[in-house]
Amino acid sequence: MQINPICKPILEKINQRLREALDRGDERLHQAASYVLDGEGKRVRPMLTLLTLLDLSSDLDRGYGPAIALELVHNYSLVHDDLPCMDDDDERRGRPTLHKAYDEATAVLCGDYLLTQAFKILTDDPHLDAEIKVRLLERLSYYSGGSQLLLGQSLDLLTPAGSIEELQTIYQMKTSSLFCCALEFAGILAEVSDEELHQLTQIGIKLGLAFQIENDFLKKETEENKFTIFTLLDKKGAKLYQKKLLSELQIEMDQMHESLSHLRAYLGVLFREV
Ligand code: GRG
Repeated sequence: MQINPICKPILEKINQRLREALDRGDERLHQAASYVLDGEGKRVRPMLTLLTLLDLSSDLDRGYGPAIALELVHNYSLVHDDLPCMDDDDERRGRPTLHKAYDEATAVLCGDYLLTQAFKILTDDPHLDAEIKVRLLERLSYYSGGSQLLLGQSLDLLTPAGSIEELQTIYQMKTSSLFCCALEFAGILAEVSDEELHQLTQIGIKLGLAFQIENDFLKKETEENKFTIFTLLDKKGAKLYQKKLLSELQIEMDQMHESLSHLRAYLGVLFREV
């Protein structure tokens, strides 16, 4: 991914803070978690928090803890999603998945570790006052919990979508949830109004859906047996559907009081057209 100059130092700091986010308990778990975090993840969710925070004119330093916590939750979900009892994947980020590089039990424990560590990082963050922490922790537990991320995964495994509406519901829970969390984190840190927070949620929903379709396009050849947008639409139909989502996203962003210039520039890189 081509990186905009403003993103580079932010991305470097995210990676540095991620390396520091693990504590030294069990050596094997630490090594396994480092293996996951050393993989070439794009860090989209923390970038979204931090660039939106920059747009909302707040102190960027306060954003790193929450942004890292969110990336840890994302990494946990990938480790568990790759397990044989879930998606059963052998490769992730161009390397063996964690359960292939180590073993299944380590991958289960490491996922649990990344998830719980996310909540610890947020709780211990010295830059945030207690009231803000509680709001961030509530959002993180909501979006990673049983009515969002986990429900999306459960529906995806057990009741594959039979229509675009059903697919949109699953994708919103599975993918948009952490995007909404990323944007709401920025809004909470910048102490925006409830109305603006709602607008950020709407941006997160559209953005997550468009991102998941992009992901389906990228994996079209390798994931032919899996349920994706291509189970329901051909290539042209999927492109049109994504275009519609991106224009709805544009409308949502235009409704915000702030210009969101950093977020827009970053989305231009992610989708090459927003
Ligand atoms: C909690 C087990 C469990 C699953 C939750 C998130 C999820 C559901 C499953 C992971 C697999 C998947 C298709 C997720 C959809 C979101 C998505 C497109 C993930 C890939 O995100 P990127 O491209 O990944 O940001 P990198 O590797 O760059 O971090």
